[in-house]
Amino acid sequence: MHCRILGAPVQDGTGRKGCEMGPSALRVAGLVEALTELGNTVEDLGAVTPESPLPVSHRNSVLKALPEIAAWTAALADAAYQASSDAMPIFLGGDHSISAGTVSGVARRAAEIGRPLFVLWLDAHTDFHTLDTTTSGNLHGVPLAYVAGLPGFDGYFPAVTSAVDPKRICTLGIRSVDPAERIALKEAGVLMYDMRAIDEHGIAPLLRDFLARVIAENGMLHVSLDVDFLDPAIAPAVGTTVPGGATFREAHLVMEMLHDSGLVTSLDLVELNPFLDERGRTATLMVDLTASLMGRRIMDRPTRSY
Ligand code: NNH
Ligand code: MN
Ligand code: MN
Ligand code: MN
Repeated sequence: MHCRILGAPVQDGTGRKGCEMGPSALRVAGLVEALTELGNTVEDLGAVTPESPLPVSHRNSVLKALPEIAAWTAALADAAYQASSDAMPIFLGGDHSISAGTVSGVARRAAEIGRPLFVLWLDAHTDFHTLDTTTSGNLHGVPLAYVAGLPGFDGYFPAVTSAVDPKRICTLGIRSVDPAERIALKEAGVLMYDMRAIDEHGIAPLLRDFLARVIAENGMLHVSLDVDFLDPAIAPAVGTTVPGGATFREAHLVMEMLHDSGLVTSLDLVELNPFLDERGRTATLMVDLTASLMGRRIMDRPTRSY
């Protein structure tokens, strides 16, 4: 596989600073080396740069950094479209607002190729607010609604050329959904597997069902991995922890099954806040999960002896 790495040092989409350092921490944790070791070729394109933000005002007065995130969305959509021409792009966040751009860019590519794009959203949250419904004003809470073509973004964010069909979106690991999101998700028909579903059924059959649908439609698959999908006990470096997240093995199993499926065409690694990490353990875990997605097997782990 040929991988293209794109940095998106965005932190204005969260209430807390630090995600700007995410791309650096993922590189320091050995992302390029891990991909190369697995036999991939890697091209690190450095950081995407946005145009200067244009001032805008919106009736929802709680919105934070709307011009800045709109500018990033435009730049990332272009970069994602270009980078997905003949390679697998891996986007290093940055907070989850980057996915407004990354997913819309790869959706445009999929539309051009003539294959449907599916999205697997691994997160504690559904990020399905519109600019009108968010009550926190943090724009990392809106990207999935934007790429699904929900109304209310026009005139503020770039126009969505190829919306992702909400019925081709699967959210997994969910445990914190705001009331307005709940209504919008149901109305749009987004598939939601919350932590309760994972506890009851196990994560494998849930993912297998979704992957079967991707295969049935010969789809492309974008994976968006938010650090807070993981349980805070194993992944402390995120500003929005929610207890009861995916375990080490649940998360790796998802990645291993994704590798075996051969379906993944693009990836986001988002919300890593290195300022909150403990000696790089969350950054290292995110790199290890990426390695599993790219073919590292559980039985190939070294044993540490003391
Ligand atoms: N739904 C909340 C909001 O919109 C939380 C979103 N926070 C996230 N999303 N970290 O992944 O503010
Ligand atoms: Mn998120
Ligand atoms: Mn989240
Ligand atoms: Mn492989």
